[in-house]
Amino acid sequence: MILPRLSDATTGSLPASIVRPSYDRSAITPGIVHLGVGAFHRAHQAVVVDDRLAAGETGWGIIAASLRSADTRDALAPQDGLYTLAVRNGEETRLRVIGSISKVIVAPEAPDKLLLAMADPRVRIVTLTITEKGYCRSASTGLLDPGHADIRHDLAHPHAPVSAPGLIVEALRLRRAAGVAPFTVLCCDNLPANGRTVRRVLGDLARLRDPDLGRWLDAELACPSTMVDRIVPATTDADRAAVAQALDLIDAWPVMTEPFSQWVIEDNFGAGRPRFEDAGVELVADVGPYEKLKLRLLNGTHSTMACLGQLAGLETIADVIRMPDFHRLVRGLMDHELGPTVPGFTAAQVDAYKAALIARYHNTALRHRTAQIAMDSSQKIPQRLLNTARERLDAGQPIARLGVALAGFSRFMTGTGENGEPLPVNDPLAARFAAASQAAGADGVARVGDDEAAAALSARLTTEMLAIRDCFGDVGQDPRLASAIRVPLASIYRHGTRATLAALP
Ligand code: CS2
Repeated sequence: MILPRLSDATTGSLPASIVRPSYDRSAITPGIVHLGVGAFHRAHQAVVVDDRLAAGETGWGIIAASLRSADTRDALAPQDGLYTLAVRNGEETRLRVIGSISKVIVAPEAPDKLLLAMADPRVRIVTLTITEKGYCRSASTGLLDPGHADIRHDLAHPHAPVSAPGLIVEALRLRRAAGVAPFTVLCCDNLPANGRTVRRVLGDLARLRDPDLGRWLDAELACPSTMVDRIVPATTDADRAAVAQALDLIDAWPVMTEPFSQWVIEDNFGAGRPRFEDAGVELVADVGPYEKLKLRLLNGTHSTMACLGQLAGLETIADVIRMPDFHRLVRGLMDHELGPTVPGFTAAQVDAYKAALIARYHNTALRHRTAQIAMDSSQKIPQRLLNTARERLDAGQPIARLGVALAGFSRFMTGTGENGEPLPVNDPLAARFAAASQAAGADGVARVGDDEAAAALSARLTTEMLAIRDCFGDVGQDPRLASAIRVPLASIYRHGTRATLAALP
């Protein structure tokens, strides 16, 4: 039997245990435009907004946009924007239907519709989850890259932009021309000082278009920094089938997540906001310490586990953390190299945070794939691992474990696994890393049979990789970083990842 589709018309038939919008969706007006309507947004910000809509704040509906593909719109449009959030913990799954997204616009199909929505005076916040690379900045300097193809396009065609910064700047220009105050820009991506970073990117782009617009934006635009945290693996067909069975309705794109959810926001909104604090959000004066704690401890170890896990043939984070040698490296990184660089918390708070992270990694029901996290590693490593390495080197502190993590990253980026299998290097700098690997003679190399040859290959590869300034920046030129990477990298080529980690203290 073919099940009916989830939609406003069918929510009445849902099993009683499934939470659904308790509010009149037709009475909701748009207050937020969200760019980048992937699973993360739908498992995090859209859920908080759903809580506030249910509490009666009807002016904060979300118009969401995909900047590239039509997939999410095609899945959600026949469902009136409804989708299921599945919160998984071990054997237990809790389901809830979320109603905060009223419409999905596919930007490349209808950029004018999206700009119109962003220029609507009722819209007071633009949130973003467009991943690190969506900001068109250099990963190492953090500044707008004026040579980026999308930015070059947007400067040539400012009224039909394709990049997120281009869309925001154009929408702000339209608002200014109409005498409408700017919306607040809320970056929900894992960038360092994300509010400040995005403000700088937008200011730089606006100035390249028109110095006057740049000045207005500098004076008027609010971009609070935020720390967002929830682990959201990509949805699989098995997930879709399990959700359909529980709903007795088809949901083309449910989202899977963990029970944990955290959102810390700098309370600096230019044009009002929902009462986020009543939905569990922490509003603070300075997000810096929270962001560092999360980017370094969580995302830093995530990228480490992703790259090394890929090399060791481990599919999910839960598979990685259950291996005692990987667990020891992760814990060692947290305790000795990453954790000590995070200010602003007591030792007890940091300890509790670390323990909670390890427990979250053990959640087997999530099936969070190492390949998913390893994607775009070149855009992630600078803020997750390299900034810490630089600070530690400046302070004369050891970086042995960071060296292991970066050896894993470097080896992963060659695209060849330990058994000669291709690795899924899905990364904007993939071609640069492939060229470095080729120059070092590492192309297609799985293992090296003797110590001397492994050391020589590792030395060449480390030199070639560290010269990729777009990723490694200045710290790549520090010989202490090179030597921290060289030794474990040689061992990975000679003995494999598992044996290398087993031999670590
Ligand atoms: C992950 C993050 O894919 C990745 O790079 O490290 O998406 C991580 O799951 C989230 O930041 C958790 O809040």
